[in-house]
Amino acid sequence: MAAICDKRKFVAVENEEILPNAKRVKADIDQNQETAEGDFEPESVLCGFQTREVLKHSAREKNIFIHGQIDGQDAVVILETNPIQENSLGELFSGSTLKLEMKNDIYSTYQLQAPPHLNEIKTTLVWPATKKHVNKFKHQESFLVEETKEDYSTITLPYILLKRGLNVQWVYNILEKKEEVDRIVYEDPDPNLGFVLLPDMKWDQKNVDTLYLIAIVHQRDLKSLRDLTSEHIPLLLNIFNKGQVAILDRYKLPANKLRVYLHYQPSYYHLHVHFTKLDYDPPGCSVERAHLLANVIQNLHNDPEYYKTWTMYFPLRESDELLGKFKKAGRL
Ligand code: M7G
Repeated sequence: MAAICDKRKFVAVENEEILPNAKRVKADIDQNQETAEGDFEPESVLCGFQTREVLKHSAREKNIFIHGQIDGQDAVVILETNPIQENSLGELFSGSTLKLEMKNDIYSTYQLQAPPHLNEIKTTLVWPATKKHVNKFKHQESFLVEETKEDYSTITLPYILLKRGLNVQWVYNILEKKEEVDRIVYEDPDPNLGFVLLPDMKWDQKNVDTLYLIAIVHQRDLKSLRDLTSEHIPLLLNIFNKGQVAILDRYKLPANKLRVYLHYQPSYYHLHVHFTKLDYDPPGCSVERAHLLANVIQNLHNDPEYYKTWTMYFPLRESDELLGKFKKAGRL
């Protein structure tokens, strides 16, 4: 471990000098600029991680969300045990050792010590993390919010325009081919109808049973469902049809095995569509947050202003700033 940690290197940003403890990452939390401008060895970035608090821990889902610090900057780390792959069973049985725990008649339990490459832990790092990231991953009570069209224009829209949501720089990096280029599954480059389809950060891409992709639109002025009118039906149909074909080509999953939906409220206010495997229930696919794309298209056909005028319902968590705004306005 120490040898790996020694490989760690720090590069200063712009005009700053190279100082190990210098603030080499600019995170202007007020302006919601959480972009990392430093450079580091990805293999060793967690060596100096100092745990502050376990945000969430699920024995059932076999994951843990931890808030800590790396080099004086807040960070969130998510560790998740990978599902066992069917195609690794042969190697798992032949290449592992067994530690007997108990034996009774025909029953016995063991701890199987697998070869390291079959024992990996999916790890997600957000660094530098803002307070909003820490809150996003913390276990919290939720409240169902009713948002009329007036609430949207007086409470939610000002909140979005003041950039109080999470920064969408990662989205622009994808659209501008600065990051995740080799992960792109399909792109339609048309500026009005086009989108980029790629694996969601949550998916390890190893197991099609947990398939999770996102389609990010090229248009930059569409924040969420609330901005959609019948004018956008061609865009939505394009994503729906071409996204399904691309997934069939690449992953051999037909359209009737997919759940294709948008979140309201999303965490990131740049329009995107979620594609997940129907038999898999990822976080955020329940009725209070997920809107099936097929229904969205139909609603817009029936009423071009549906999402601009209808009252929307969605859950917000205790520490969400938007929830505070609804409370302050006496709407909760
Ligand atoms: P959302 O509905 O805005 O928020 O969806 P949610 O996170 O509350 O669901 C945004 C989706 O983008 C989520 O499914 C994230 O896992 C995914 N996502 C977030 N980031 C920061 C990235 C990223 O950097 N790359 C990729 N590929 N996916 C991301």
